Amino acid sequence: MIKKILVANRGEIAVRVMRSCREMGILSVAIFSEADRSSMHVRYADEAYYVGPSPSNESYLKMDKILEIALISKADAIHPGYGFLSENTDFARLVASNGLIFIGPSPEAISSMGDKVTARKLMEASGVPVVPGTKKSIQNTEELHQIAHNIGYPIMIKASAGGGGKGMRLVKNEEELESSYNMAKSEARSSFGDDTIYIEKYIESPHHIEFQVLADQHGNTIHLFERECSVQRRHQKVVEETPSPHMTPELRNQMGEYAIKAAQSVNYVGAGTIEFLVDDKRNFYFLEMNTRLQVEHPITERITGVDLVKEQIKIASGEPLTYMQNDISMHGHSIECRIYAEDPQNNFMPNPGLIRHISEPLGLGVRTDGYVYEGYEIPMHYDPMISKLIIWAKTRVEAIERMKRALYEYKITGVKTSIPFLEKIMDTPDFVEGRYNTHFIEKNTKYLELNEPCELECQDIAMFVTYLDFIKSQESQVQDNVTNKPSPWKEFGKKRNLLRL
Ligand code: MV4
Repeated sequence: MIKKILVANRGEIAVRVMRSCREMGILSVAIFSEADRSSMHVRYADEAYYVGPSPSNESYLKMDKILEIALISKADAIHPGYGFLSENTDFARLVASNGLIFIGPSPEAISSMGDKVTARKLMEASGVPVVPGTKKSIQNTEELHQIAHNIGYPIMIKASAGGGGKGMRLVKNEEELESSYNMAKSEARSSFGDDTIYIEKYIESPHHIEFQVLADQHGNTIHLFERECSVQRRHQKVVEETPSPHMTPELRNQMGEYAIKAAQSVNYVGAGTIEFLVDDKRNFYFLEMNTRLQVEHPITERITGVDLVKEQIKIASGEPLTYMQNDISMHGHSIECRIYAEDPQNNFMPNPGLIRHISEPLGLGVRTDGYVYEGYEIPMHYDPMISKLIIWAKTRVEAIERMKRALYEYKITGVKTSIPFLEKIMDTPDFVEGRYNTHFIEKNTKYLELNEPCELECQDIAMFVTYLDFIKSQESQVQDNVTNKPSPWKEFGKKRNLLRL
């Protein structure tokens, strides 16, 4: 039985994992870097240990040090969260060989799926549709030309060790082929230490739709429907929703079956995600599998009622799944907005710094998964995501309305955030109508531009002017209060609404 878990992560996901631990009566152990001494995950945990200096490779990526802390603290298991060591086979092996439980899949499953050429081969063998392309890696330029010609342009050159958009190149014609190949190869060598390259047919305007799966150690595998993740900026997800507006019940069943097949083909155990590209004609292709809990997991939790972290922990302790496929149903609609400490008016430059004020939205159907608090200084060493706003409502239309309400209530000062940009997305016709693909952001720059001053600044100014008015009226005549002169706060409301136009 698992009684204590070391969470090998930081920020919102560390807090998220510890919350489930607390509900299960499991003790949590935090690790923290120099920059994270006063971070929320350290405060939330039952125990916390210093792991190293601020840079990730001296702290959250230090496998030996983390293992040492796990042994010292007598943790039974390690939860890696996402990012950092979550998909590192060496770490998964190290943890297991020291008698601890790694809360995740086997090192073999991580490594098969981490190598995209191997993953494609395995999927093809199991009958899961993959993007048309090479069956093995490209050996030389002769082969490159031949295969590219057979597939037909445009094509995509990808690094087998890549994923998530890293080491990827679009090639429109034969002229660009060799130089793109050489660039991709040397990029892959320097980024991943592996220059294995493969080619795929370019899918023109795809949707990025992924399926959540859960598999236990007893051979049960289920799926928990899809997440639509096409709203991305430079391969970084911005908004996710479930169900996907592009989905049909038939397609969902079909893709869900293939997602289960994909997981079973690597004897997958734990929570995982199968990514697909889906075209306008609803042809779908396996893209890659993420062998970890994902940032956007809460929207699935919200429509299915399943606590994915609890399931991960139960699976890791050897328990059978709490749910069989027929127990899983979806209820309503859920949308997640990722809130980054970035300046949307300055090319989304990371904007770490001191949180002067934060007031988070509440009310029916609102969940925030965050970790920052008033007076907290966001370190510059890590991902600038500060929070996720997860909305639930009965219908998609109501979920968008509620998201807009919650974004309106979300007040953060001290750092610039992506909130105004997210508000623009919620007002963009293509999004509102649910007709968007991976080109959504570049296609809608007109709607997404933020050229007026930051809304929050305007509100602050309006508030200040109103306050001055109020003080002045107090000084002049007490009479005003009983005359029919309108309240200055009502005037403030009007000004604010004007500024929102
Ligand atoms: C593709 C593609 C079109 N055709 N592969 C980007 C991230 C990585 N997971 C794979 N990606 C893509 N692969 C083929 N054969 C288009 C993309 C892509 C994309 C995919 C998902 C979400 C956003 C994207 C934005 C640009 C390109």
